[in-house]
Amino acid sequence: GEAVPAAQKSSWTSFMKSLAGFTGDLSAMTAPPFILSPTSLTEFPAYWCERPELFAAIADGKTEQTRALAVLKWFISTLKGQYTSRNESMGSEKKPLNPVLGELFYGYWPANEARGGKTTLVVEQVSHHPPITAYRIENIAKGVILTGHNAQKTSFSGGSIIVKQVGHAVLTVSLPSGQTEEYLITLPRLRIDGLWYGSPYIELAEMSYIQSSTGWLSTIEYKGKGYFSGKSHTFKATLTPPPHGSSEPTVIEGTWHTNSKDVHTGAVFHDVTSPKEEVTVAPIEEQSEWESRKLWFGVAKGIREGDFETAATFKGKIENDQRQKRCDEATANKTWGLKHFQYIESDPVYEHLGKLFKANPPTEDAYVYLNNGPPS
Ligand code: 0T9
Repeated sequence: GEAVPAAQKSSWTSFMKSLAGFTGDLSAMTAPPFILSPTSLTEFPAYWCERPELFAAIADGKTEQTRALAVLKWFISTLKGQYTSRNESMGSEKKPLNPVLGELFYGYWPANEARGGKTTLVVEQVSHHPPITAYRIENIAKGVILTGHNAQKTSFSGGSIIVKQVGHAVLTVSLPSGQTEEYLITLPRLRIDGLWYGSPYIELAEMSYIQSSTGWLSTIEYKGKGYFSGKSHTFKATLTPPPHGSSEPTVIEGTWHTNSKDVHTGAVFHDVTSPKEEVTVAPIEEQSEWESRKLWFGVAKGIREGDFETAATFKGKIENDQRQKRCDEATANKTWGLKHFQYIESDPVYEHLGKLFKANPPTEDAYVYLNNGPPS
């Protein structure tokens, strides 16, 4: 294909061949240089808040229904960033840097009138093998908090990589009345297409759910090219009222990377054609050795400048450091301690809210935030 540089054609072909028989951890596989991204997966949770005013606006909903709609609108509005931004910034989906255990990523979106408060982001790589990333996003002034973790199960089928997202997120809203609403958010399945041509892109598939503790449930169905609308990145979301109520469901249709409408009223529901706001991060000189951009600096620079030998040297150093740490821990009979999160085997919020829409699996583990992020 055209996207593969002539000098890397055979290496891409052998990468594709190894994908064909592949099971396990994709992120640990070696890929040709042209497909490498200089960004670590620990940065990805920032996609949840690149429209911080939509995150904050959840708290402004006057009823359970309007808040559930605001959560849905915020969620749909994050999808463009989550799943198409590498194509926009680098021409195709790329292989992110595989975070090390204990890697951190801190950031924030400054306060302003529209969003009412500063929104902070804390990310920690809580497992290396398999890769698991935990995150926390808070707008304390508004009382809106998102906590979640992410892992992936990947397989190869019909020329595409199929990614099942493992993990979930919980959004909590503290209302002026003193009450707290919770929303359990599950994640869609991904298909990575365009691999043969060396220009991978993501399409979303199947369903994801947002279950509110108030009983309102959003069911989001994803389709790509050739399905019900024929367009890529199509979705249909249905917000269903709690059982035994008298409200009507709301149905939204559109494409998640542009806009959507309320099917009954014709009113615009979400619109992400305007620019988003990337997270603000401290300058690298001020970061600790564990912070993603500092940790990966040499590797990222090499990748950006096409100096893959330098990138490989720095990467080798990081990997050796990691091996040494694991070795030292084994000798001292210790295990790595998490900094901002605590592992729990079963998330009570997932169990409770998941029952309401028969979530599969019925229970999931989680990482509880220790409330010890950097001072803001
Ligand atoms: C959570 C997101 C996730 C992470 C990435 C599959 C993927 C790693 C996980 C699911 C975010 O909220 C949303 C977006 C993109 C997802 C990544 C896309 C991707 O390709 C990688 C995997 C591990 C690869 O690097 C596959 C190899 C590569 C050659 C294809 C480009």
